[in-house]
Amino acid sequence: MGFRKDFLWGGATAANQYEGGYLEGGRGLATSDAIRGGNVNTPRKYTIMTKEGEVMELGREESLPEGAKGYIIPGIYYPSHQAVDFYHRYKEDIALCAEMGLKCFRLSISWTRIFPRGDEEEPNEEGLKFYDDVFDEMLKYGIEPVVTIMHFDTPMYLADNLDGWHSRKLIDYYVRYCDVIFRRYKDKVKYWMTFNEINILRSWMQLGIHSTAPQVRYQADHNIFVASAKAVQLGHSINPDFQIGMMVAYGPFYPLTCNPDDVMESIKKNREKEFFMDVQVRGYYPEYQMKWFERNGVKIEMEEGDLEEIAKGTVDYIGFSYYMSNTSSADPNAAKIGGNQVFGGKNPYLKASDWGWQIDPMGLRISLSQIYDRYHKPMFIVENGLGAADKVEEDGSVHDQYRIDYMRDHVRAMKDAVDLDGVDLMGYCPWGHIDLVSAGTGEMKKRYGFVFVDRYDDGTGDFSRRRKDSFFWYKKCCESNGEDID
Ligand code: BGP
Repeated sequence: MGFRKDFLWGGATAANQYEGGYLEGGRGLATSDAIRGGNVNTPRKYTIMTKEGEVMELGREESLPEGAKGYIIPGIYYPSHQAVDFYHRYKEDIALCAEMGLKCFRLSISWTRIFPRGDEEEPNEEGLKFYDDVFDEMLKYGIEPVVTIMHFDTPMYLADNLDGWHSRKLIDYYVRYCDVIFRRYKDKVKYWMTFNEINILRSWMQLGIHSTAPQVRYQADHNIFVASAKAVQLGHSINPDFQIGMMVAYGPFYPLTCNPDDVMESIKKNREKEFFMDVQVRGYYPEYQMKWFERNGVKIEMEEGDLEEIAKGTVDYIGFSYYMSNTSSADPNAAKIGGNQVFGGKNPYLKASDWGWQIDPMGLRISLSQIYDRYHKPMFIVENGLGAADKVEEDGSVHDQYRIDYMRDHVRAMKDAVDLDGVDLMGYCPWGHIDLVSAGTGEMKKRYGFVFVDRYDDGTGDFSRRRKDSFFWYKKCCESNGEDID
């Protein structure tokens, strides 16, 4: 009973929110570099220049005017540029993780550190060396790196010149990037994920696509499926021990009531995630999605061999983020609530965080059971946590009991999924175990960490790190393999 002996207790980050050093070491620009900060009421905008030379700010759901390119306005604060400066502080951060007893550390490689424009023949050695140093530092403490290959940061050059993932050319550029990092790190990294939260990628910010029309989005998704499937096969040929997973943003949509119309709505909403798992885990496009394409006039251009690649390149495990659940209703006026890049219905039985994300530990057990029953693949929770505004006391301590409560309840739910439902769970990486920039709002104020970082939304702060109360709780949890959590 209990978690596997080799259970991967860890923490999770992403280059665009954590690394900083955006112009150092020969790194090129990514779309994520042009996204400004926002807050819970003001959505983040990205900055572009039209072909007539006008600078504009656009939101996630907006399309770019024709010919517009990403543009960074001089003198403006962009949260990702320095983020929390892992680039210069990785040794300190990894030492803190070792002290907490972490067995793994999820991070993403910044594609433009390796290929600054994205289309070069040869990689940037300085970028490769940086990750060598980072992985060596982790391995020194016996911490296993878990690498996301692309986490919300398409190279800006490919966005500007090729319409990002709308172009099939990105398949080859991505596979070349994978080839380089797989070979370089084959003896240092075993666990990989091809694309972060593949089911919510839909805008210029993440994919470099200029239009948010479903035709463009789903064509980009197709290109991503092919790229991912090729990467999985390539990775296995380079090192058969590689474990290469997919990564989906998961949160169940419950029917708001037992009205069958609400139940059908929840099935439809859940399919929006299942579609991506069906393709990457089962290896084919599911019927319901083909029908949806037909009804919505979406025609995916495929080349000969694409479907075979997808069938051959299925993943080894399912990585997923879990923060909340939602409700679905056939009534368009049912109360809505915000959340992790998607909006869903309010649940009268649940409380929500200060950012409106409904807190539902049982939803984690439900997610694990639903996914495992459907696919029977090992599962890896690669994000979970509570975004909250922490307060540093006069003596420098941070009393985040609310975070401890949240985490403990979720670890209990995981344990039930393992002990009572028989789910094969590989590990658990709470999101932003060291405070970092929020993806949704660009805030520092929305903190997830067990380690507080002195960095604020106005761009001030000295980046110093301090242990929160939750640091000591998580340490106990990791060291006891999830037994000592009360
Ligand atoms: C997911 C992303 C992460 C992360 C997390 C928390 O969508 O994979 O990058 O940021 O959610 O969301 P937020 O930062 O908006 O609180």
